[in-house]
Amino acid sequence: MTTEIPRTPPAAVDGAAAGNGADEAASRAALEAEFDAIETEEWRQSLHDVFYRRGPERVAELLGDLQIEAQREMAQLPVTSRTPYVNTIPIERQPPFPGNRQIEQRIKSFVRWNAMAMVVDANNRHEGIGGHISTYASAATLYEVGFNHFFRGADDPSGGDLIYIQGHASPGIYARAYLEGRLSEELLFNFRRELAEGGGLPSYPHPWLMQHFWKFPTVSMGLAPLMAIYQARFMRYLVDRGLKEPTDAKVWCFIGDGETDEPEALGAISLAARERLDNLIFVINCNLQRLDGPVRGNGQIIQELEAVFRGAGWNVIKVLWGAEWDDLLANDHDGLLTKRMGQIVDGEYQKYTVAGGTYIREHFYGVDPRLLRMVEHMSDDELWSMRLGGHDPEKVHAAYHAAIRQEGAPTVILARTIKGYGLGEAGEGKNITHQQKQLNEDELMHFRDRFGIPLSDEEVGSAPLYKPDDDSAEARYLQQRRRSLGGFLPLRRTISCAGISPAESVYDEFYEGSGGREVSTTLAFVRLLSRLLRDDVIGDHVVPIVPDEARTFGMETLFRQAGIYSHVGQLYEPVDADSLIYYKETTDGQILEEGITEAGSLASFIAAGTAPSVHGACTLPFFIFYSMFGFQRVGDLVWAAADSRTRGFLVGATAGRTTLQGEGLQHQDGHSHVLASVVPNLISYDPAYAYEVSLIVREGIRRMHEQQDAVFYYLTVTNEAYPQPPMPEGVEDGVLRGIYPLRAALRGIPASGEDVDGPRVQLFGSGAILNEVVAAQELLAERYGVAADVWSVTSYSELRRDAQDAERWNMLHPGEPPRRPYLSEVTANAEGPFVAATDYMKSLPDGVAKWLPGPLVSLGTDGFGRSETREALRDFFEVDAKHIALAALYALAQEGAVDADLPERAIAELGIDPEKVNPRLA
Ligand SMILES: Cc1ncc(C[n+]2csc(CCOP(=O)(O)OP(=O)(O)O)c2C)c(N)n1
Ligand SMILES: [Mg+2]
Repeated sequence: MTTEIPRTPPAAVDGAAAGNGADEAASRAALEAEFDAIETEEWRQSLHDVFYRRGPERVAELLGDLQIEAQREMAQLPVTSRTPYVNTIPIERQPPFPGNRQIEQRIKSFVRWNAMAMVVDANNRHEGIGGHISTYASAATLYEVGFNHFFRGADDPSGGDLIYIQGHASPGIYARAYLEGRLSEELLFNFRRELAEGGGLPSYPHPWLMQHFWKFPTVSMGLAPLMAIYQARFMRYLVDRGLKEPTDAKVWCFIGDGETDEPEALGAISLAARERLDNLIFVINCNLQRLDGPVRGNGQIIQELEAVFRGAGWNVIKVLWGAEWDDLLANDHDGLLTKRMGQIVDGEYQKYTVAGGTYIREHFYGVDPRLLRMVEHMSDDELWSMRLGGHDPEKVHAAYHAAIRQEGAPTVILARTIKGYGLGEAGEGKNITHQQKQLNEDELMHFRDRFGIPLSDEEVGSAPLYKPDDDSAEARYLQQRRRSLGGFLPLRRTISCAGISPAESVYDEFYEGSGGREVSTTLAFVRLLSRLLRDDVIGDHVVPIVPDEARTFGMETLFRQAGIYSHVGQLYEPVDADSLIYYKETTDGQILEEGITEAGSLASFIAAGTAPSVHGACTLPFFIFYSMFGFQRVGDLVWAAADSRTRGFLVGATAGRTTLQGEGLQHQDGHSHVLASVVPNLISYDPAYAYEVSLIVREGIRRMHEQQDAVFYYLTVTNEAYPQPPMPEGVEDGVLRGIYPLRAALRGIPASGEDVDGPRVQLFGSGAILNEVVAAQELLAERYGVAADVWSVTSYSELRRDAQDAERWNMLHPGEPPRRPYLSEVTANAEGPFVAATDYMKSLPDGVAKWLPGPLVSLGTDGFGRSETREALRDFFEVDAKHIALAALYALAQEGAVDADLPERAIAELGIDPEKVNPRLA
C-alpha cells in the first residue's frame, strides 16, 4: 500500500516564506523540515517498493550501491562497521610524498635482496636451518616508509617510538641494519646460528640474546598486539604519574592477518579504544595468506577486521589499491568497479596474483561488459602488474600520515599486500610461499632483475649480500633519514635502577612474628606491599597490578592508599565514597586494576618490568593473581616476560591445592611451581612464613635493582591464617637458597619430659603444609618415640638448579675437588630417611632426591582438587600430619629402624583407610 506524495511544497508554507527577520528564518527552517520529511518519506516508500517487488537481497544491494555513492561524496555514514572495498583515503586527500621515491625504492630493493639472500645463503650452507623470505617480501614497503619517514629513534625529543616488528619479518630488519652499518656481514652470514663463532643472529626478535637491539619479543603469534596495547596504556600511565616526560611517541605494532586469529591479538582492542589510545597504531599486513594457505579463502579478512576494529571504536584505514587503480576508480562513475572489488573472496584474489592478466580480465572484469570496457585500453600484463596499496609507498605514507594525526582513538591500518612479493615463480602468492627458503639460480636472477640489484650473472648464483658504497646516494640518504628521525631502530638501551631500594626498616616487622596472632602469608605480603608503597625511595616506582581480585587478597586497603589508575580520573561518585577504603580512581593512581584479564595484566607486568629499557624509567611491578590462573593460563606471556628481561614479582595468591578450601578443582593450584620451574630466569618460592616472604622480596629487589640481574620472581602466598613465628637466627641464607632447618628433633615425649633416643627421620615441609609437618613431628615423638627434624623448604626448584649446576661442573672438571650441592651440604649430617610434604606435585621434592644422603618419600597433591575443607582435602591428598607420620614410619621400617609391622599398626591407629581412593586418579 502506498500513499501519494506531493511533488511541491504546500502552498501555505510558500506564503509564510515571504515574511521578514526571525519569522523568515523560522519559516525557512519549517519549510526545510517539511521538505526533509517529504524526502525521507519518498526514500522510504521507494525502499518498501523495492522490498515488496524484489525482496531483501535487492534492498541490501541498493543500499550497498548508495553507500559507495555516499563515500564518494565524503558523507559520513552512521553505519560504519564495513565500508566499500576501496582505500579509506581517497586520492584527493592523499598528502604529497615527502621523500625521494627513486632513492627509497632502490634502498628498499637492496633491503629486499639482502633479506632474501641471508635466508637463502644460510640454507645453502646449513640445510634445514630455516628462515622466512615471503613475510618481509610482502611487508617491505610498510617498514621502509616507516623507517624513512615516521619511526622516531631514541634521540628524538619524543624519546622515540616503540616498534613491535612482525617476528617472521626479521630478515628485513637485519638487512636494513646491515645497510645502516649496524650489523656486520659476518653476523648476517650467521643468521639463525647464534652459537657460531663471532656470534650470529636469532631467527626472530628477542631481547634475551640481542639485548642491545631488539626491544620486544614478537614471534609467538598474538602476543605482540596484546603487549603493544598495554604498552601504549602504560606509556600514558608513566606520563600521568610523572615518571616520564609528556611525549607524542607512538607504539607501532606490525602483525600478520593470519595472526589475528589468535584470541590475544584482538582480545584487548576494546581497551585501546576505551582508553582512547591515539598513541597506538596497528599495521596489519593483509597478504591474505598464513602458513598453510589463505586466511579467509571464502571470505574477506580485511572486511572482517574492519568491522571488528570499527565496532570496537578504532579508526580504521584501509590501504587496498595502489596508484595504478586511481584512474580506473575515478572513472567508476556508477560504482561498478568498487562493487566488483567487494565481491571477490580472498581465495580468488590470491588466484589473480598467480594466474596472470588474461585470467584477471576474464574472471574479474569479464562478468560485466561495462567493466571489460573500463580496461580495454590495457594489456594483460598491465592488468596483472597493477600494484596493491601495501606495495605503494605513497598510499602507505598517506595512511601513516593520517594515523599519527588521529586524535582520541587508536588506528589500525589494513594494508593489502602479496605474500612473497617479487619472488615470482619461486612463491609469489603461492600457498607454499611461507616455507620458501631456497631459490635456484633462475629464480635469483629473476629477483635481481625485478628489483634492479647491481650484481652480475656470475655473482647472483651464490646469493651474496649487496651493500652500496658509503658515499653512494642511497647510503647517504638512508643515514640522513635516520639522523633526522632521531637515530637507528630497533635499539634497546637500559638504565640502571641501582639505588631504588627501600629502607631496611620496611622489612623489620615481618622478622618479629605476629605475636601469636593468626595471619596468612597473603595478608603479610599485602602489608609488606603497602609498606613498600609508602617508602620514600622505592614507593613511587612500585606498580601493583591486579586482575579484579584485590578484595579476594585483602588488598582493598590499597585502593585508597595508592589509588587506582585512570587516565580520566573518576567521573562518578563511587558508591562507597563515605567509607575509608573507597574505590578511588585517579589520574595519578598507582594500582593497575586490569579487570578480569590475566593476559592483559601480564602484558602490563611486562611493560612495567621492562620500563628501564623501554622508557628509561624505573618501575617495579608486583602482579598479584589467583595462582591457578597464572602459569597455566598465560604461560606463554610469562615466557615472553622472561625473554624481555622483565623484572618484578609474580605473586600467586590463594595458592595450594589443599590450602584453598571450598573452591574445587578449577581453582586449586597444585602445579604452578612445576610450571614456574621451566622458566630459566624465574626464581620461585613457596614460603610458609611472613619472614620468609619478607626475605625473598628483599633479596629480589636487591638482585633486580642493585645487582641488575635479568631475573624475576614468583612466590605463592596462601589464605590460611596461623601464628607467624619470629625469624630464627641465621636462616637468611637458607631461606633464599631453598632450605633451612626449622625445628630440631623433639627427642622423646615432650609431655612426660622423658628423654628417649629413638629412631630418627627428616621431615621437609613447604608453604602452609609446613604446619602439618610440624604437627607430624609432635605426633611421631609422642606416639611412636620417633625423633624428627623439621626443615622448611622454600624452593625445590632453586635447590635443584644449584645441585644440577654443581653436578655439571663436576662432570666437566673431573680432576678438581668436586663442588657440593647446597642441599647435600646442609643435610650431610642428617640422620635417617627423608619425608617431604608439599601442597604441590610430588615431582618437586622428587626432583632433588638424588642429592640427599638418605632415601626420600614424597607426599604431594597430584590429581584434581575438590570442593572441601582444608582438613578433608589434606586427608584426601595424603599430606596431613597423620599421613606424614605414616610416611616417616614406613621409611624407617624400610630401613629396619622400627618394627616392620609398625606402619600397619599406625594405619589402624591413625584412622587411615588403606583402600582409600588414589587422589591422582580420582
Ligand atoms: C602462537 C604461534 N602459533 C604458530 C606459529 C607458527 N607460525 C609462524 S608464522 C605463521 C603464519 C603467519 O601468518 P600471518 O600472520 O598471516 O603472517 P604473514 O607471514 O602472512 O605475514 C604461523 C602459523 C607461531 N609463530 N606462533
Ligand atoms: Mg598473512
